[in-house]
Amino acid sequence: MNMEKMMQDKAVSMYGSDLSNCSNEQIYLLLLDITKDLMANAPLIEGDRKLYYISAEFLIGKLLSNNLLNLGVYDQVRDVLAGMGKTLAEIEEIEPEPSLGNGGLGRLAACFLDSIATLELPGDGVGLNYHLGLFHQKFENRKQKELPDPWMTAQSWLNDTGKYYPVHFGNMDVEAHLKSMDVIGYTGKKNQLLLFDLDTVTEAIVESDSINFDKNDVKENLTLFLYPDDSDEVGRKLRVYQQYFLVSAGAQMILEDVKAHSWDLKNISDHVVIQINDTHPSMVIPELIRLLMENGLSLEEAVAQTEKVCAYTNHTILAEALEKWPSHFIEQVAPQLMPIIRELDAIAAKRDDNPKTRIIQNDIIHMANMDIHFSKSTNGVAKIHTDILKDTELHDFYRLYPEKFNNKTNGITFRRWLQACNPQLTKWIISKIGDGFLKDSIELEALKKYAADPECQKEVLAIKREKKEELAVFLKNRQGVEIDPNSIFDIQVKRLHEYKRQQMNLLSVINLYQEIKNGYVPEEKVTVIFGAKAAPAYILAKDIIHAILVLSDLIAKDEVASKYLQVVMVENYDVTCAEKLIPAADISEQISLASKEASGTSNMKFMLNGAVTLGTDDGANVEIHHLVGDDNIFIFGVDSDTVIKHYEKADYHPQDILAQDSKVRELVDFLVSEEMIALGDQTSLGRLHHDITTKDWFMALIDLESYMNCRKEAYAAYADQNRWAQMMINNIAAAGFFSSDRTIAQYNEEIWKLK
Ligand code: 26M
Repeated sequence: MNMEKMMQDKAVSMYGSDLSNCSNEQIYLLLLDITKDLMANAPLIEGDRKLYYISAEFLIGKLLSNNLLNLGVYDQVRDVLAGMGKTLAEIEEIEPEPSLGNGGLGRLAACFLDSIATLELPGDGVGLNYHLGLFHQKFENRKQKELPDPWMTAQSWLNDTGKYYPVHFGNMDVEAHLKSMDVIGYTGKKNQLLLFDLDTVTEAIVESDSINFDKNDVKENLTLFLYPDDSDEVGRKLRVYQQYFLVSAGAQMILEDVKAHSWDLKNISDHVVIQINDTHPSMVIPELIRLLMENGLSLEEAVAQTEKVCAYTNHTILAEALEKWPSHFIEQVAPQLMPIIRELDAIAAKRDDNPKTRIIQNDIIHMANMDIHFSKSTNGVAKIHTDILKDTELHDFYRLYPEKFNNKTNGITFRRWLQACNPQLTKWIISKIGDGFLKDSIELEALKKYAADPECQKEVLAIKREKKEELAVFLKNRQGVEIDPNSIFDIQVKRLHEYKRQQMNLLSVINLYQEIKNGYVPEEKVTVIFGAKAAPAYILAKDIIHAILVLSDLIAKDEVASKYLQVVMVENYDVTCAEKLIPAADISEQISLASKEASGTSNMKFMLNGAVTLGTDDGANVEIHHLVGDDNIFIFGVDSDTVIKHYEKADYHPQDILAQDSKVRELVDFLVSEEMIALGDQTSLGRLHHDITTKDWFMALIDLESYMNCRKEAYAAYADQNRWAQMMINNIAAAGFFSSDRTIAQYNEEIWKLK
């Protein structure tokens, strides 16, 4: 295929002009057209057993590079563009990013779709087509402001299937309109991402400079927004509407597919597996039972089949994130489900007399409980997370169904998180060990033998330097901030949450700032970079953002401190940003309170790109630690058992630490110092200070000292560049385990059993 000719022909047919005269936007649109045509012709992956990965979120990111790569034409397009003096990155700037996810859970679903198609497993994603993605974040007066984030344009990756499925709510009937996107795997075969939408949704009801809208008219707002939180009652109910809309249309579509294949619904579990991504789509269980009964199965048959069809993934042990709906919500939104849920609760009661495993408790429906009883598999997303589920959080269920519990440590697609975002490093790896690792990621281990080679060390350092310079250009263009590629890039990017402890990072930066003010001269300049969105109703999270932005300006204004230290908070952290930040990182901050981060996935992306982890033994960090060994990671902090015991005994009090440790006291008090108040909002900073000194629910102070010491060690290690490069190579070499191809192969072997 001659890509140059295809592009030329498209330029003529679309614009009647020569390719060389096309604007970046025109080039983007013609590439979109060419790519969609190529994908339309790709064969669908088929089989007599199919997976449906059902999820409220698919954080797919921009798709042009990704699709070109998987179609095998990335290099050709890059070369044609190079001939015109352009880069794919410039062209991709035109593409809007569909932000159809909050964070790790949604991004994981997107990586999984890539791997499912690449392994040629028949499996589609099933989700919702939100008109506005997660809000667009702006900083105003050093505070987060939320703006609408429209992403759907006239031409996009989205296709209209023309299909509709009726959904009956208690108070109205609607039609779910099925849209789709092709998901092309690395071998050129494809699955689908199936997204339901509602034609009556009206973007115009959203104010243009806020994300406020009338939540009462469900027909106008059902698929309008991705929900970032559960802040108020109407919002929560709208979320239940969304969830039922997703599962009802999804289950109907699945049954239609079974019938189209002339498969017997009585044996649906031979042909269908539904992976339930967290509890958001859990109502698919009673809905599938209901529909199977409508199709002639008895309750017993329908329940037995559904339990064999469904599998559930848990993504968090945070109590506030485990969904529980008052039965009157379901009564109003989907009354037809209530008799079924009551039957399921009765069956659960017969299986176990422990009241804690009941589905309905005090008229509240516990979605995770329904999932565990009525699906064949319950998995956690990293070894430590699954162990905690078995030993504590879900212990009662584990005793009841030990055979259902299993671990599937998360993974990431190397196509996006290495090949597309770091072609330089990819090329270097290929030059050392060949390209076999692109199919079998474990082959990266062969890099180990180059870790001590000074020539190789020089080469990876040069690549890192280039990526740091690229990031500097990107940030200058994106938000006008200048950073110094000579400094250590120390990066924490993830949703803002107390358990992730961005506030601990902040306190440690305050420490460094004060030390510099007191005459300490650091060996290396440090650029500490944050990127995080806070749920709009999560006040403390927004207070932390405010404190970071205030400190950032405070340091920048200080002539001495700014020579050695810079704090940058990137605006509107999204997938596109991540693809620039991660390859440029020296240090990967993974500092959650042990036991709280189920897995984390940016930790994997960072290590794959040669950053060294500074973190706690939490989530997948535990497995990273094990794979790279003590010499190639910086681990600090109390372990998960200690944390769990503190919660059980309720004996952690920040006051105790503050009373003994005057240094910590001083750092925390700096939050409300005159310097900070001069630039910041006293109420917000005071609230943060008050919380940390009186509650500190996620124990930022318990690890602050050991974190600061460990961070210093990491900075000192960085000064020995050869030693550092050795750590970088050892991290890249050990990253193979974290390919989502491995994760998906395990899901398939142990749960899905496709092909
Ligand atoms: C809800 C309301 C208020 C505050 C927080 C929440 C909330 C917190 C966590 C809601 C959902 C949450 O968990 C879902 C989730 O995104 N989990 C992430 O899943 C990733 C993929 O498995 C993991 O890598 C992350 O560790 C995990 O946090």
